[in-house]
Amino acid sequence: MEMYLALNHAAEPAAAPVVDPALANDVIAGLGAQQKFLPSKWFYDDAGSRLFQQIMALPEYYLTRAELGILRNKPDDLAEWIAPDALPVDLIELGSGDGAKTISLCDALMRRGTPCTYHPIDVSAHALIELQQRFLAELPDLPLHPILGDYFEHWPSTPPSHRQVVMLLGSNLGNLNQDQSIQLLKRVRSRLLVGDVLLLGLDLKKDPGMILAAYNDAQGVTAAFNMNLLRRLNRELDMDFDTEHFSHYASYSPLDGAARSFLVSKRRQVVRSRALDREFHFARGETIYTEQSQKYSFEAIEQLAAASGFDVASTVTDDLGWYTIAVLRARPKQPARAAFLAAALPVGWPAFTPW
Ligand code: AVJ
Repeated sequence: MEMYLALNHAAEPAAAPVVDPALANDVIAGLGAQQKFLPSKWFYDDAGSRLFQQIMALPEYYLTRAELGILRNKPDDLAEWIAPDALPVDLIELGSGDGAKTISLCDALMRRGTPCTYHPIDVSAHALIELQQRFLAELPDLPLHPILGDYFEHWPSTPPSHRQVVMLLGSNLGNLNQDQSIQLLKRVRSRLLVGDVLLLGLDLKKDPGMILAAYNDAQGVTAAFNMNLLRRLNRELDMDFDTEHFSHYASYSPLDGAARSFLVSKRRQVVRSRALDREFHFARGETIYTEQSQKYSFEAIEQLAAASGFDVASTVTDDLGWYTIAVLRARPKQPARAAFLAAALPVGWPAFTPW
């Protein structure tokens, strides 16, 4: 990651903060927009990652438990779709975390006699070390190649005679709008051969009240997670957000299946960044749009797959029908007219898409 030193202020005794230019650009664009927004990828500094760990343990946040339930209780269903033949498998997990979710799937593949190599990719060294310890203790025979860094920059090279199985779990795709989702899936598709597999963990549409509660928990952990973004900007861009003067607002719209989070300015106020040498004005009640968490119908999953070069081989869903792991198979490139039709298909998922 490229970094540079911000200009030091003569009167400042403290060391100049190191500014990430990507963060600086996003803040200038986002807080300068008509509808203010900040991309949700900036949630995950150390404090934000810890808060997200707490979110995953909340009674209201059903997503993690539902997904873990599928992987723990139905790994053989998944394995059957992933490896219908004897072809060796290279499992490439984008954002593996500590691997707690994936171990039972690896185990199921090995029990079926599928030769399997696991390539977990994550930006957290800490998570990868935990993963390594877990797999060493529980599946010592599995060839393990952890990769520290961003997904596409460090894609592992695997033998063309093996099947690549890419995993994107946690409903992480849900943070992208529809265009961005298709772009990401097409990028994954471009690394695959026909017949390779993408496992996508996605949260399903359900009782709107239940979804809303997952993003507006009673203990206020999600509010703290959202608010932590402002604390991060204070620290990394030398800003002066007073978090007392902002509140957390979560919404869910059954019309488009999007849960959205905002930070609301409780009063008219000006916030400055000394690192950026800019100020940002907030009206009372003005919002910063900070996150989209898309909920899917099975039709939407079909459309997403069709628009990005995959077929839906199967969807493995938890017993309550809340969450699904879609098994997508890379299909041959389509003739031009069919591709055009697939691209035109996804209707009914309109979007407010400022980025
Ligand atoms: C990690 C992106 C799947 O959108 O549900 C949890 C992040 N935000 N609570 C989600 C999140 C608020 C989470 N993802």
